[in-house]
Amino acid sequence: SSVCVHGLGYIGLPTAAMFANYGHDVVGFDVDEELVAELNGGEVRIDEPGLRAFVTQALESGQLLIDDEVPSSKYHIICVPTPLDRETRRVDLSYVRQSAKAIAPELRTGDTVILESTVPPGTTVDTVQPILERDGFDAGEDIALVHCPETVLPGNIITELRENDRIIGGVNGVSTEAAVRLYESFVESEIRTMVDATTAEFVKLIQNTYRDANIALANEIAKLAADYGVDSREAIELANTHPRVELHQPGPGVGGHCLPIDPWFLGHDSDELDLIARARAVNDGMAGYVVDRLEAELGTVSERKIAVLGVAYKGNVGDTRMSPGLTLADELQERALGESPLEARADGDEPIHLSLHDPHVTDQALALDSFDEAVADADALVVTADHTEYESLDPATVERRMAGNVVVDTKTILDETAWSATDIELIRL
Ligand code: SAJ
Repeated sequence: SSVCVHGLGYIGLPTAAMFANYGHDVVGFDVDEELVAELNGGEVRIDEPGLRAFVTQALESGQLLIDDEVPSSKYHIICVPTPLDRETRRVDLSYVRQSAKAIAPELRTGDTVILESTVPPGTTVDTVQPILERDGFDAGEDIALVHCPETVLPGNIITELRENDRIIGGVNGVSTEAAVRLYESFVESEIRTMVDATTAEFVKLIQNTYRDANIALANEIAKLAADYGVDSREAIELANTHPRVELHQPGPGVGGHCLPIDPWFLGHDSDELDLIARARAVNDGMAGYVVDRLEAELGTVSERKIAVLGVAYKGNVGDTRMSPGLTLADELQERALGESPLEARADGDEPIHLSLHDPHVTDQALALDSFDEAVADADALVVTADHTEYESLDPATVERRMAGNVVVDTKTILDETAWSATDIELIRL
């Protein structure tokens, strides 16, 4: 093949299909045999607009083969996960190592290895390079080696793959040039190359850290605004009319598999995380803050029925990784148990009645309720994801079905004018 993509997840699968649809002979490789079988049967488990059709097109053209064996290939692209241990805050690079080990025996002079996975600075050179060089190859001489971070936004992956600028950092200039020749085939915007691999890794991380830290600032501003009786959204919008101010939006916390994780990668070989670590703590604290606001309205959350609307990590996606809605549900559960969870359990009290709803999430294990079930007799509703479906909720219907009248709109997607015509207490962050 000309391109082998290692890891067929959120990034690898669309990337493999992209190269195939631009005429390359592509093998998509994954160690998960079940996933390989599924994809060969035309099944795509990732909920991403347009992805199924895009992958089907690639498979039907014959340009994309899905396999559980690594072929020799002119280009190997590593798109495997790099999970963070949430206790130790250390990244697990074992999948990256495994990929490099699987590639090494297939390498021929002139081949190119590209690491796309998000990694701590230095990983391409310190972890991948030595594995590839074990059989006597010299990276930069005999083979090309680069880091080319992905930067696509879930929900808009196919478009952003083509339209976002790319950064390619090679172990030397020849490596970079080899990778540029490949990405040029579909990237419509700038490919930036004046960096080494470690800088490319660093840049990816500071992009996501920038967003996370700015959301933390917005979250703190929202809490301050509430104390002063100011509408945070209105204040932020007005502040952003200044030519050099661009505040982000507050919310119930920061979810997904990138923003809550990548900032910690910067602490891999440095002790300098300070503001960045505080920002993480502020964002992680938002679930607790939302529960505080609920308790202020309801007195207590114990023995109340509370519906969490939106357990995806953000609007219009079905992905629940590090979901603020689920974190809020956990926090509510914990708070409802009060100081003596054992006592509550012994009494046989149901400490809280939680109902979860999400029109985009299909995960059976979450035991989601229908919208009607969620709202029926609820004391409070909390909107935690900005799904389009929630924008058009009918306030009169909701009011009629609820037992209480508290609605917390953490994403400011409900139409305030329509809701103010009811007796519902609409709380916004
Ligand atoms: N969020 C806020 N306030 C905001 C913006 C976002 O609370 O103003 C929340 C969202 O609700 C969500 C979380 O932040 O819970 C993350 O969502 P997101 O849309 O900011 O980002 P992701 O995680 O879907 O994708 C990010 C993107 N990074 C940047 O925009 C810098 C994407 O371009 C990256 O490719 C992706 O991470 C990645 O793979 O690293």
